[in-house]
Amino acid sequence: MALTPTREDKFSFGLWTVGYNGADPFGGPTRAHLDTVHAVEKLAELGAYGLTFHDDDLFAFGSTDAQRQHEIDRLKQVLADTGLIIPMVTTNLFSAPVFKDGGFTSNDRGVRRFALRKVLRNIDLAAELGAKTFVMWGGREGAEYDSAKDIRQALERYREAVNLLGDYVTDKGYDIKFAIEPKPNEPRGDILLPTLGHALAFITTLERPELVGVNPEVGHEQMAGLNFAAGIAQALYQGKLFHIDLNGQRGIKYDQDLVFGHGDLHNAFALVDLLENGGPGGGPTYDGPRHFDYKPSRTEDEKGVWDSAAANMQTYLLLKERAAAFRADPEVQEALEASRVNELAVTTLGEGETYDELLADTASYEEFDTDAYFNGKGFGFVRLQQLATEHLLGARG
Ligand SMILES: [Mn+2]
Repeated sequence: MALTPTREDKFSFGLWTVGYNGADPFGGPTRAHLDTVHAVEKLAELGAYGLTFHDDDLFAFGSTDAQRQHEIDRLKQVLADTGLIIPMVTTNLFSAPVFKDGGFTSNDRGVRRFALRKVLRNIDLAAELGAKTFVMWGGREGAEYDSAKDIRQALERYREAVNLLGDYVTDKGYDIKFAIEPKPNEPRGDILLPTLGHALAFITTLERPELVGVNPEVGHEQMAGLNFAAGIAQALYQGKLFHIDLNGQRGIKYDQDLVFGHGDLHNAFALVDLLENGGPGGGPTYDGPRHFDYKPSRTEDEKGVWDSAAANMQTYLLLKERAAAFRADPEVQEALEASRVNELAVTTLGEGETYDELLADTASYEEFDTDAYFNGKGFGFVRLQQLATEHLLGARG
């Protein structure tokens, strides 16, 4: 059952994803360098609509202005030829040795000033290419040792940096918003803003919080043992889901960056249902890029790279189809009703009801029969989840 991705599906890929050469901490590359023009042509052919990149993915760190411009010109040409767009750009503040203690939050002030200059230059490029989102993944913003980093000062420097970037895009008139990408650890022992919740709380401290949202990644939240779909629901609830990184992760271990769905498939089903249908009870959906931040396994050759890129999109479309069937199934609707999922949308107090009126309502307390509830009817959540499982497996509708 092959579904064909189209540009309307808004699938995008990082240049560093399909471009990953297979190097890991224990072994060197297993694949040759992938040229940008070739990567864009292949992604367009497979049905993607967008490419994203870190500055250093496009032109090597330390490139001369001429080398940098040459790569930008090649990218612009292949975008014009294929119709692919650049929805998001990000800056690499983690690979070069100078960033070994971070960029925005390095203990070394000179490194912090250099990091800001690198980001500002890349924001100009993002604006030039029409990108609407600027992602900030602070992989080196952290520490291995509690004694080595003053966390409150580090957060203050992070805040100073993001405030400055907000001033910059505002003064320049750029139509760009920022998305912070949380991750609990790796490469640092502990990373600042380790989860979606930490990032959402940090954003409220900023001078222009409206310019900053989150870019949560499936595997990053799951590395912390968290429920990704539930976290995304909260980001949507708070109007902060500015971008999303889809991939697969199996449990609390190193960042696996597997193909989307090649990890917790149940949660991937819940996520796609949420993004496409608003999840249980409806609600705001997400209309931004479906961005894949994964790594083709180092066991694969170039064909395996493109097979895995296609697999991300195929899995997403299959889950979207399965989620639609789940929502349309009358038995599911009946089970949702029996589980009283929609009753949660009813306010706990009546319209205009005061706490005095609640206190006077004997049915809500004095006459409320907790024993009857204890011995009473169950919620039937397991039946509901089994219906979801059967739809996920293609056994229904
Ligand atoms: Mn990511």
